[in-house]
Amino acid sequence: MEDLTLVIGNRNYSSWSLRAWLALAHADVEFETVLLPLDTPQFFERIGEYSSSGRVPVLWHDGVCIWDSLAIGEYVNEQFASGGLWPEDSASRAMGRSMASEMHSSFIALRNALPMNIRASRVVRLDEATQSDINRVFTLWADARAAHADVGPFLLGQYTLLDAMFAPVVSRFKTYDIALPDDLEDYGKAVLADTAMVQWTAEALQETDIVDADEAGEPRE
Ligand SMILES: N[C@@H](CCC(=O)N[C@@H](CS)C(=O)NCC(=O)O)C(=O)O
Repeated sequence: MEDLTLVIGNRNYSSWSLRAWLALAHADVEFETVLLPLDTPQFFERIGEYSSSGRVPVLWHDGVCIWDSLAIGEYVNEQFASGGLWPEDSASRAMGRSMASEMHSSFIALRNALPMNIRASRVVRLDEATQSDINRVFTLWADARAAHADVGPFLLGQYTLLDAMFAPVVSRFKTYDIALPDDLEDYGKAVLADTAMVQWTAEALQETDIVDADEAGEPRE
């Protein structure tokens, strides 16, 4: 068995951990999980044992440390999925990597206003910057789906790292009751029905810790 350990934060809140975990789950490889609860003394005492970044996710594989979600996805794709977490077609891969990188580097307003909170059912008044981020996400998804609709239900047809990168955004749209455009509804459903996402969600719903900073908005009626 591989010596493979993924360090994550709370499943309910840690969107970057979810992305890395989905990559491993879709590579169908056995791995250990270590959970450090965010925003607790335990997190700050122990994270240094795993990474000088001070953040999760962190992947350790046979003495190699990979400490960022996108890098973890690429590493998992190379080491455990024979490249199968990206499409074979190079134009599709280029589109996927561009969109995954944009997710990783952008959407600050969306990420701040709508923190991932899987178990919640909330409403938030959207400011202009957040609405603009949401519109941009919809544009990316529509472009990817239009180019791959005949291949399968995910952004590039098959499930790829791009869907792992956007899974927390799909979850946020559900939490904060943000309707998807009609032509993207099936995509949202496919991401939430993915077996790995269902497992993560079920485990997130068992958690009881509260991270105040990630409790945005008002409860929905
Ligand atoms: N760019 C990093 C971001 C990682 C990140 O911000 N992780 C958050 C949890 S989702 C974290 O570790 N926060 C703890 C802290 O900043 O104290 C990645 O893609 O992995």
